[in-house]
Amino acid sequence: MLRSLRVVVVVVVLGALLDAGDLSRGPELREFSGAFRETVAASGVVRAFTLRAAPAEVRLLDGRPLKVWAYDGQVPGPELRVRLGDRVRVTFTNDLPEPTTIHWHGVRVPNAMDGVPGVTQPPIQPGETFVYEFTPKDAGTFWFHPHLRSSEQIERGLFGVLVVEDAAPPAWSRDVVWVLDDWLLTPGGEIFPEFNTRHDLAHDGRWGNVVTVNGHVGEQLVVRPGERLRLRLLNVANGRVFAPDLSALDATVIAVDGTYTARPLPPAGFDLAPGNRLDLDVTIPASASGRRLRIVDRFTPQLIPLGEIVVADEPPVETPRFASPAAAHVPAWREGAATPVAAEFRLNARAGGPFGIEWTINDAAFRHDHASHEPMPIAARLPRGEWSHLRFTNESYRLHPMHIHGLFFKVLARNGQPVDEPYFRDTVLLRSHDTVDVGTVPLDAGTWMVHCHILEHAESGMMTLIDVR
Ligand SMILES: [Cu+2]
Repeated sequence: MLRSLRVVVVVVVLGALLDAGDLSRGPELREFSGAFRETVAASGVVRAFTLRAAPAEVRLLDGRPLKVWAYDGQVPGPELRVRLGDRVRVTFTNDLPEPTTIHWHGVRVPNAMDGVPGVTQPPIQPGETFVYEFTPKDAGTFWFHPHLRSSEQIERGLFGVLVVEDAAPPAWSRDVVWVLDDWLLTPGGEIFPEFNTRHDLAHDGRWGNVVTVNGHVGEQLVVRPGERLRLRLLNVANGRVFAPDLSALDATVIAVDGTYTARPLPPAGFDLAPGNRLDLDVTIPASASGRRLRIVDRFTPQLIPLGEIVVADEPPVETPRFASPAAAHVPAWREGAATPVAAEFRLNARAGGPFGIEWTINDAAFRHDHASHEPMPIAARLPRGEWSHLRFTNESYRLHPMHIHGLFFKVLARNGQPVDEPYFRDTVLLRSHDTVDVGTVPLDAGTWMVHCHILEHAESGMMTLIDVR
């Protein structure tokens, strides 16, 4: 009796201390409650996949053979599709001529499964096998790719999609992924063999001269009138930003960077920087028989055809009826930008480094050859389960889609102006001299990367680490 009383007293005193001294325990944390699962109920299903990275030859574009590096000989790699609660086990073999790893972009994995060489695991050497195993805690559209020499490895064709379906998915007529990419090809039709060129480093990374969807030009999706589709868009390009014009479609945005938006949103104004995903709920009107619904990219002045939905000249099917899925709760965090900044990331470039130009975060260029006996530089320490206000400041003229591993964040303000995005992200695009404020409550402990997803910028130093404890 006496002992339990003493415990109660200690807890009360500790609680009072935390309330008085800890700025992170504000209204933002209370408002966050219910936005994300800390754990997921296991379905009991283990989905075991094997994956092999190796040089391959595929028919890309106009059907000519193209020498690539690929997962299981395919570009994009095989689509891994699981349900929420399933355990994912990927037995991966590296048959490339160089070391690699796999990073699961956007998936809240245990830190040791994050695929960052020298930080969460040693590089997987040629001939070696590594088993990635985790239970995704969020349903949504995710992807996987190497996190070592990624400006070359991803460009050569190493990327694939991980779809985590809801435990009970709505009755879409079909659920389709469009992987957007571009390729820089020589006049002879080979992958341009120089990577991390001065030109790419001085600009927004490597932009290709051929744009593909699902690995080829002129993607067509044939549907029947009346169908209702979930169309998942993903940008795997090294540097190119896409701004798909979806005005030909009866479509709403239902998920950004994996997780659901608070409500269906009109698709105008969304862009996809490298790494971003956009999930659409598309209804094909019964009256659209025989029409071609074209989707073009409008990010550059030159319009680029992406693909088209070809509506068969057939009688319509009955449109599935269900409410668009939405996030259970997205905090507004209206006052979040007024809270103290826990960490700022200043983005800039300078002459130097192995490529002649290096990109920096807080005046430091990340060294990929970091010796394992040296401690890795940690840019910020964030308390697990607490509110953190972060700031990205672009001191350069170039684009920087900034990606944080291991957590989702919400944009609070852009250039000091409050922003109301009713969804979370894992990657946010900064344009020339932008300042972007974001808020987050990290739920997963570990050492996580913060980096630019323009892969040439990342390769030349624009990476750092945060520690969540
Ligand atoms: Cu960048």
